[in-house]
Amino acid sequence: PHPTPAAPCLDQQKLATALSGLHFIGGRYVPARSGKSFAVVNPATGEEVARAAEGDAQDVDAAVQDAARAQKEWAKMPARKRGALVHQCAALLKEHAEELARLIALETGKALRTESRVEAGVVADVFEFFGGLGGELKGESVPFAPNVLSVTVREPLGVVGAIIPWNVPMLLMALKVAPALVAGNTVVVKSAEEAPLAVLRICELMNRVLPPGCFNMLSGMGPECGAPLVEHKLVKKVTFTGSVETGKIVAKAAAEKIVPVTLELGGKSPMIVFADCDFAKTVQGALTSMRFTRQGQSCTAASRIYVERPVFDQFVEEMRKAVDAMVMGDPLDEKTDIGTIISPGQFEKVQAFIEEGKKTAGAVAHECSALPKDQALKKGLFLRPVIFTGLTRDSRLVQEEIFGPVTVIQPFDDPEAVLAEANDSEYGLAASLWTNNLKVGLDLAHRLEAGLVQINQNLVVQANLSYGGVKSSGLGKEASLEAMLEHFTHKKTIMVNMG
Ligand code: TXE
Repeated sequence: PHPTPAAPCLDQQKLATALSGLHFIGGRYVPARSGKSFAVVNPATGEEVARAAEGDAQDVDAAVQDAARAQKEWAKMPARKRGALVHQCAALLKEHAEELARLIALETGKALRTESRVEAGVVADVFEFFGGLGGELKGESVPFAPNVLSVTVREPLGVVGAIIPWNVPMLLMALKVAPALVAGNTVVVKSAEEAPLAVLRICELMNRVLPPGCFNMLSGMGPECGAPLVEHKLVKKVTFTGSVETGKIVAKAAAEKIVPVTLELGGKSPMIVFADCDFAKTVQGALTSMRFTRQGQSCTAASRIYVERPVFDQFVEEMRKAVDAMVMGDPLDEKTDIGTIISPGQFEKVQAFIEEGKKTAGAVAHECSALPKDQALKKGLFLRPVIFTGLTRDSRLVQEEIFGPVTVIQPFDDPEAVLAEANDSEYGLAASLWTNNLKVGLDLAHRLEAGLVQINQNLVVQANLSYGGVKSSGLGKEASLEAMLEHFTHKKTIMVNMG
């Protein structure tokens, strides 16, 4: 029997308490072997809402051993049957979507209406999409010689170790777990310290459908729990989303064992606005692209906006007014547009960027949206979104990932110059272009150094579209059939000489 309610639970605090201090290993909830736990804090109030099991190498070993045992049977199951089970998980997650949305809002401070519900919906969609792909694990027959039959088959890799961050934990986990499972692997996930609860509940829900050991969830610190997972000899594939710094550590550890690794490492995404764009739609696009509703804590956030000079002033003014009209407050309140920053550490990091920007000669900081007045939220990590103008391309605010509600808007006169500036970045995750001149738009789309370029829209990750960056933004792709085939299987060649 599990300590968590079987039916959807809309009392997020009750659910958080029930999930306290637990991993999910081999089909059941278990505490950390060391008995240690750490606090999960609601960033809107500063209050502890739960404890999380503090995993270490012992817990990692237990989970990986269980996953390795389960993988042998799971891989024998017909691929379409595995897919059907993953599809069934999607249906269960849909039933629990509101519960998951409320839980993620509690632990991350992301507004329920604008962010958390959206994430809970997309998660189910990802499992539904990959659940339908079991029949696509196909190989090829290759012409070689008249009497030789040469075929390739797709085989699972084994146990996948997945490390996820806190900004969109449920979605980023789903993008790893869904294709891994359908392809015949089993998975051990290490959740982010700041957001271990909703993903733990998802793991338990899915374990009502999946055989025990196929999907396991550990919580803990990066070096003590994440590192042993990456280094475990039975982990045959590592998939990671997080910072560039940690991504390099993870990639080195995977290289030591010679196992494949997928990295999704953030960005500094440019948005280029031409004077001939559909103006109102573009301002709206900038608001959603910058993800102010999530306090800018998005790897694809349009944190550098380049606007053609004739419409520059008007664009800044409209953006300022629109952000100003957004309501910052209790993440669980339906009226709230903008929630909180995740943690005191991130809060300080973002604030330091803002202070540096304000001190830069020539810079203008437009601070938007009022802070919440509610006394219960006075310790909350609310930060006023800032729109900067007057910064130049060498500024740290233009070059580095801030991961907060800070965007820099700069004017441009020449498309070639703006292209060079947009590409002058360590990152290459996403970019968008806003123009009614498709000839110019397509030309620049081809020459922008980014894994995803959108013209006249800026949608979030879609399950069936390949997603992943170039340059320091990462290695490999997530989402899409291609990601499942390329990153969660290996292609074996079998040759039969019939001569
Ligand atoms: O990231 P970390 P943090 C960026 C963003 C943010 C910065 C720092 O700029 O400000 O990273 O965030 C685990 N071995 N992004 O500190 O450290 C860790 O426990 C194995 C962008 O949260 O990379 C967590 O589960 N694992 C990003 C995960 O790595 C380790 C989203 C991410 O933490 C580890 C998040 C180790 N040695 C932050 N050390 C995006 N791409 O969207 C830590 N971890």
